[in-house]
Amino acid sequence: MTIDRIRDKVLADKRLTRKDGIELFKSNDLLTLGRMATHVAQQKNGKRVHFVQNMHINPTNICVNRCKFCAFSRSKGDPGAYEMSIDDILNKASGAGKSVREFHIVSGLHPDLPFSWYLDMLGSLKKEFPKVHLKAFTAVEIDYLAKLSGLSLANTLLKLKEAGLGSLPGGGAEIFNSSVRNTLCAEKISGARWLEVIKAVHKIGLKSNATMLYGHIETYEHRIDHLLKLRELQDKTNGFQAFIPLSFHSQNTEIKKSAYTTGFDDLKTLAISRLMLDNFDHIKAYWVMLGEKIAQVSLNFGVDDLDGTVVEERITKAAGGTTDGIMTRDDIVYLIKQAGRTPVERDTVYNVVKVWK
Ligand code: V47
Repeated sequence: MTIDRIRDKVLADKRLTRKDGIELFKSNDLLTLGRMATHVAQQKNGKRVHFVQNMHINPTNICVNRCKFCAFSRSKGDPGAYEMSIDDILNKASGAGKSVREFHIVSGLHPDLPFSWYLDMLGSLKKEFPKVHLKAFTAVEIDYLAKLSGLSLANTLLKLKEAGLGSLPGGGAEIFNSSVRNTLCAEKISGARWLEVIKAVHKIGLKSNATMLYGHIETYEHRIDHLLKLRELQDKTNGFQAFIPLSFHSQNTEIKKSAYTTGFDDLKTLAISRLMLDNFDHIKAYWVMLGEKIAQVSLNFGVDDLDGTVVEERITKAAGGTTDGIMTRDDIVYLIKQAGRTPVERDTVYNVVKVWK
């Protein structure tokens, strides 16, 4: 049987092919997939499951793009459009408490703010919270900021790094396939450009994550091709830390679909990501999108990271997400322990802060 053949490859540490990946998606033998993915995850991370005490900040939802899957963005002047001043951002950040280690900052592509505003924002946060890591801007925002700055991509990144940028989150990747992308988000940078921006990020010594938005109009082939592009770049740069599949939420979007991806598809996608991305150290379950329970179960499907405490999440909420958007450190530790794993609090770049016995 196909899955036995692929399991032999996994156990022999052999790289899986495109065909293998597609066959895995077509299989409904979820428990075998889980066992294979757990084998790989435990080879890389043992029984450790990571998380970070972080806070998401979305300075504005005003965006010049109109992605059909996005329920968060608004045009200037629309009902519900908002923009935070740097003081508002500092205020919000100060609510995170003393144990916060990461601010995760992403926004819409604002039509008017100058490049200097972004440098000021990073600089002000760094001044006020020197110990907190700033994980900010998707590759899509970086491309936009490079246009605003009038500088080369490399010099734009260097300026942001000087101002305090510590690493990049993995958003904006969606699905790289150009025909899916043109249907979903024609104005957004291409998949090739997303990869080019991330390559430049890694080249100047910053780490990033990578994501894939799944469960909308894409096929299994598109998912596997997306993973293969990431694996190819990682072979070159080794700059990716974690891969995070993002389950599509359809409420208030222009894509008509039943409300959520299924638990079966979520677990399958996480497990297959673990198996295909043999050169990524971490697979992250973003509990805000998956729900706490599927995220916990995913620890038996190749996942070794539960993201963080998050505090307030607007992107998923706008599209019908039902989690509160906040888990305390103790909540996360409890979920991990109940799954028989070892909770490890980390910082953004995976330095260990605390290990629970
Ligand atoms: O870029 C937008 C996606 C991303 C929807 O790097 C949607 O550590 C589902 O990238 N349904 C933002 N997804 C979230 C993100 C992220 C989250 C957690 C951790 C990290 C990390 C990154 O959310 C966007 C887009 O790809 N998104 N709309 C929606 N309706």
